[in-house]
Amino acid sequence: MNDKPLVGILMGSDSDYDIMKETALALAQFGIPFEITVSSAHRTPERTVSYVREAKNRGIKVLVAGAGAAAHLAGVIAAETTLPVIAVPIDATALNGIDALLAMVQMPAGIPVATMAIGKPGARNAGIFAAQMLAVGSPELSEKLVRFKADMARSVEAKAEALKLRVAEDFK
Ligand code: RP5
Repeated sequence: MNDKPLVGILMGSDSDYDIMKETALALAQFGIPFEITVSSAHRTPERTVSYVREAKNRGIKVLVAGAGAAAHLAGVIAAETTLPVIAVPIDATALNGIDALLAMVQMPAGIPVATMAIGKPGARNAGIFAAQMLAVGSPELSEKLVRFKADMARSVEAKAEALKLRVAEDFK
């Protein structure tokens, strides 16, 4: 990818990549340049803070944080920037992602993070949500999102038609 990244994706561990790849795929689908790296709020706090402090000057517009367990990555990022931060809770422990979800969604007043669903659906939505934020200033991107929603609606119509045939067959 040659264009300057507009979205920075941070993950607490490389073990989060299987999930966070969904964010990258969604951004790629809309042609949005991104970068993705590992940075942990507790294992590499300095790396995290220096990445976030430099992000705005490098042209990053939205940050996405994926983390599991006692996931404070999104909150730590949000503490260091006025860029919008989208959080993706990862199912990495015996608590199945509820731990990360609560850590992310329960940010105290003053430091918001936009928390998505646990796991792959949330990671995909993080990419789409970042696209929607960027589309506020881009009619071209906005048009892509309109087409995306129309395609999705058409696929539901097609599924409804296909189901009608199956039900007719099952209950004839
Ligand atoms: C969190 O701990 C990471 O975001 C990851 O979801 C979880 C486990 O990390 P590893 O032990 O796999 O590196 O900080």
